Amino acid sequence: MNQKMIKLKCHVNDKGSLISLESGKNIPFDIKRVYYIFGVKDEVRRGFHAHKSLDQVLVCTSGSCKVLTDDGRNKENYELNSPVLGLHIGAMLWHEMFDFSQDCVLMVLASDFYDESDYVRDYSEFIAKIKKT
Ligand code: T46
Repeated sequence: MNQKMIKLKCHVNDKGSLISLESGKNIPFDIKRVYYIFGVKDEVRRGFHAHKSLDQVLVCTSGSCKVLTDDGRNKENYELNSPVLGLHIGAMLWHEMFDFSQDCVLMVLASDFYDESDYVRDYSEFIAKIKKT
């Protein structure tokens, strides 16, 4: 499977907690873009696509959400409920995000700039591409 949970080192002291995200260190690619998702309404599912070549790490900096990953053969469910957890999602992995808490802020680190042509948004096209590999 082209995904992995990453436990991020947290620097805790009497002032509070701090987590640092660094390209090529705890983040396994060069970070070119950061975006965040918040204010997701009850019952809404997002995602429903794979990326042809993008690498991403998803971190819930606040609140929680769940992520389904699907490589065309196996499906896995993950819960992101702590800022110390990052989910690395590699290329050609169908993913959906759901069960967002009201206070969820889902931050995503991406290996490239936004490019709609990198998305596979049709599930049957995704499966056809997987079968060719
Ligand atoms: C992903 C999951 C985890 C931009 O203009 N720039 C951007 O960098 C992004 C990410 C999106 N957009 C626009 C495209 C759409 O008009 O923002 C709108 C919402 O994007 P989308 O419907 O693709 O959002 P999600 O939550 O379904 O997916 C997003 C990312 O797009 C995607 O790459 O892997 O989060």
